[in-house]
Amino acid sequence: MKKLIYLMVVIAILGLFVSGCSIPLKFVVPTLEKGNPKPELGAPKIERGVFVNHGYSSPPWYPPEEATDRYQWGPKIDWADPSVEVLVNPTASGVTSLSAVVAEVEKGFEAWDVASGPFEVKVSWDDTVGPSLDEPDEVNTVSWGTIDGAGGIVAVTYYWYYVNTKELIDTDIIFDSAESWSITGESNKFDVWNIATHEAGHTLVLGDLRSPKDGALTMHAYTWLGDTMKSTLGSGDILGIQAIYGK
Ligand SMILES: [Ca+2]
Ligand SMILES: [Ca+2]
Ligand SMILES: [Zn+2]
Repeated sequence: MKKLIYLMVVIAILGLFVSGCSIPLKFVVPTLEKGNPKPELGAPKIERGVFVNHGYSSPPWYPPEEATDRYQWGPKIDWADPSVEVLVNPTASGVTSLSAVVAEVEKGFEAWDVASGPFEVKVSWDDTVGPSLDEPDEVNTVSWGTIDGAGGIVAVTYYWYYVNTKELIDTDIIFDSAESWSITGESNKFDVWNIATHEAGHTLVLGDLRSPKDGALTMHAYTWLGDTMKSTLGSGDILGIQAIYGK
């Protein structure tokens, strides 16, 4: 009998100890109550990508090869909503007819628009816009500005995107204002339509092609004074945009 009482006391103490362990935990670990604000998540991470395009005085081979069926999609980032608005600031282009510059840029974007049903672009003239600097402003722009002086780089395209959803937020194209620009394909200048179509492809995050075989495609990296081969899309360019947005 003594033994039994002793055993019962031990069980009671153990029971207290076990429940004693579990009771405080409920108070240490706070439970979410109805109406409490959810724990704050950090702002979604944003990154910026860039395509830099150099210009040359003459084509690397002649005649340029055929437009192949090849294309390169960059890091698979695209617009969640493929209805995109682009504002063009032609002020520093050095071309007399600014309205013609805007029209040439529009032709560059329209080439991609007509090749893909879902991608719809609206291009407008706006003398106030320029590229986003430290963070995206969700205003897609094309403008002329200082890059590296005459020679070297002719244009740069920036694209901002959410890292986890891989959705585009903002794209900005800058044409180098130190280069000579043409709206008629003059042989000693860079052609606005030609470069605009190529850079517009970069805003869709199509990558550069570099093989001579792909030399007649819009997305070929090599451009030169008087080049107009990139103005209209080749078969590989069309396959590229359709791979992203369908027909
Ligand atoms: Ca912007
Ligand atoms: Ca330059
Ligand atoms: Zn390029």
